Amino acid sequence: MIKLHCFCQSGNAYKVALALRAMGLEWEPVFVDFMAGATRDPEWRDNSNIMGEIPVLEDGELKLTQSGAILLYLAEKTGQFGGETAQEKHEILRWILFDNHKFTSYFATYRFLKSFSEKEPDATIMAFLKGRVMSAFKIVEKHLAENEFIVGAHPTIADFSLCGYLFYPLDESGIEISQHFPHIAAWRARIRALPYWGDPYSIMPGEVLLPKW
Ligand SMILES: N[C@@H](CCC(=O)N[C@@H](CS)C(=O)NCC(=O)O)C(=O)O
Repeated sequence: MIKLHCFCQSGNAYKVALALRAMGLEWEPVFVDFMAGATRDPEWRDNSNIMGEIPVLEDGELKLTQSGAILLYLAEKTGQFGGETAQEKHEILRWILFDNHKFTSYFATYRFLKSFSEKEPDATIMAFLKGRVMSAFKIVEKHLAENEFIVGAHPTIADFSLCGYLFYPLDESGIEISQHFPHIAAWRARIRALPYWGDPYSIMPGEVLLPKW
């Protein structure tokens, strides 16, 4: 059975968990105690992921990391959610790259510092990150004003990638998406209504933590 190494706070792992559910694949989570430093352990890195990151997917002999690469692999394996034409496939890749570089990364870092950092986050750094979050979100907001889903008329792995961090409680980031970005909020509601949708804290293992700052 497919194994997903994950922990419930990881939106990057959630992207893969949601895809596995959407594709109807049998899978089981393997809990990684990220908050206790498991992924910084040199032995974990040697055996699981030299990049030191979650998620890690195991499918038989294959071990794969990077949510974007995993999503592409699963779409290819199942023939689902990966786009129909070459043009759609390129569009999907384009949005996954934008997501990894700008949309997820600034938001996830901002949320991590606000909610899970041991030390109170530096105000200047937080202001910088928030500016980057808002400008990446503005780009997706404009796109979703004219499109129901990220690529084409139906959900694809691009949607699973971009929505990875958007179902966590508001107080973890403090950024009110429905107030600033109504089209992103409406798209998020469309994804939440899909039959295979599940809450990240319900479908991945680990203890739910209260935001620290
Ligand atoms: N681009 C990677 C990002 C993965 C990532 O940053 N994962 C976090 C947990 S959600 C992590 O393991 N961070 C460890 C670190 O940054 O050192 C992906 O999409 O898989």
